[in-house]
Amino acid sequence: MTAPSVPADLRHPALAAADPELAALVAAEERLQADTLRLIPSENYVSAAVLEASGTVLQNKYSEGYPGKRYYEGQQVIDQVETLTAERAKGLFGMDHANVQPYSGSPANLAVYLAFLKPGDTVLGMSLPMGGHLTHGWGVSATGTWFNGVQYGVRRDTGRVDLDEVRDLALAERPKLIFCGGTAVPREIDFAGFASIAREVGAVLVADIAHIAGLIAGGAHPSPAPHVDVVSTTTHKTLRGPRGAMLLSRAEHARAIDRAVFPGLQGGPHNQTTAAIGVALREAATPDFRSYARDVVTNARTLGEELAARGFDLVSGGTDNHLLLIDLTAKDVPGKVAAKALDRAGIVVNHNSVPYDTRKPFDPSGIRIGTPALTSRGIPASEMGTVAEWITRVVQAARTGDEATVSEVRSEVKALMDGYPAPGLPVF
Ligand code: DSN
Repeated sequence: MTAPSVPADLRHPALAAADPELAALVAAEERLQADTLRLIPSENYVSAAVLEASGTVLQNKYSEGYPGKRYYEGQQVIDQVETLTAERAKGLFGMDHANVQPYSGSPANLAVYLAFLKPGDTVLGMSLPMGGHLTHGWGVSATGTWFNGVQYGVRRDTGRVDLDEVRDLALAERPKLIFCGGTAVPREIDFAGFASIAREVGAVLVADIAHIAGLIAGGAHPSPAPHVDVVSTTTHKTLRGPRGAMLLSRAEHARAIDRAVFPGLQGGPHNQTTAAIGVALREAATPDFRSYARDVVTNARTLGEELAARGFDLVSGGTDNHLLLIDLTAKDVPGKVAAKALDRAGIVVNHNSVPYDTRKPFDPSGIRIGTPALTSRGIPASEMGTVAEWITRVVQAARTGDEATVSEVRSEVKALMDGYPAPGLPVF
C-alpha cells in the first residue's frame, strides 16, 4: 500500500519538530527512492506495514535469551512476538527450527561457524569474485582468517557452478561445513547435488538463501528444506522484510544454533525488527506475494533477453532468478564508470566483479542488476525493453562522455517511476 501524499514534516511530525536536519535527509531519501529505478538485486521496497512495525516501542525492550528463558523480566509481549515470528518462519520455509534473532546476514553466518566449527577447521564455500559471499570463507573476512577457507567457483565456459569440481574439492579437503548460495549467482542452486556431496564427506550443509529467500517463499525457486542442515537468510532482499536475518535448521541442530547466536555472538535481539520480520513473513505467505515472486523472475529473464539482444554479455548467458551479472568488457566501459553514469541517469546498480575478472574488485569489469524493487512497484515485463534501452544508451554515453544523453534518460526514468508509486513511500 502506498502512503498518502502529505508533506514531509507531516509524514514524520515528531522527527521534523525535534531534528529538522535529519528529517530533511529522510525526506530526501524518500524522494530519491521514489524517483529512481532501483536495480540493486539485494534491495527492495518494504510495505508500509513492515515500516510501521520496525518503528514501534518494541525497540525499547531488552530480551536477552529466548522465549520463556530470558535474562530480563517484562517479556509478556516480546515472548509472543518472537514465538509468532519464529513459527511463521518455520511454516513458510518448511524447517523444524527458526532463530529470528541474528542482526544481519554476516552475524548469522558467523553463528553457523560458532555452532559447528573450531578455529582452523575447513569450510568450503563459493569464492567472492565468482559470486559467493565474504562470509563463506573468503580471505579478508574473519571466516577466512579464523577458519581454513577452501573455495569453489564457476566454470569459465558456462559461468555455472560445476558440482564435479565441488565434489573433488570436498573429497580432497574434507570440510566440516559447506556453503551453497551467494550474492551474484544468476542460476538455480542445486541443493540436492550439494547435499549428496556434503553427505559423502560428512559435512554440515548450509544454504545461504539471502538473495532468493523471497523467491523460495513465493514458489519461484526450489526450496532447500528437504536437503540441507541449516538455512541462513537475510530478511530484506527478495523477502521484502526489514534489515535482519534468520537461521533455520533441522531439529537436531536447534540447540547449537541458538547457543551460537546467544550467548555465543550477540546480546539482546532487536525486537522491533523481529516484529517487522513477522509482518513480512505473513505477507510472504499470501497469493499476492507468489505473483510478485513469479513476476520478479519473469522481469529478470525478460530484461536479460532484451540486454543480450543489445549486445550485453551476461554471465552464464542469462538468469533463472532475480539477478543479472553483466560483463562490460566487450562494451569497453569499466563496471564502476558504467555504474556511476547509470546512477546519474537515475538507474541505481552496483559495480561487480565477474568470474575470472582481470580487473581489481574495487574497479571491476561488471555490473550486477536485479528486478525485486522494480517488481514491487508493479513495473511489468513489457517495460523491460525500455529499461534495457536506457542501460544501453547510458553505458554508451559513459564511454563517450555524453552527459546530455544521461540527463535525457534521467527524465525518462522519472516519468516512468511517477506512474508506478513504490510501496511504503509517499506519492510525490
Ligand atoms: N551486500 C549483499 C548484497 O548486496 O548482495 C550481500 O551481503
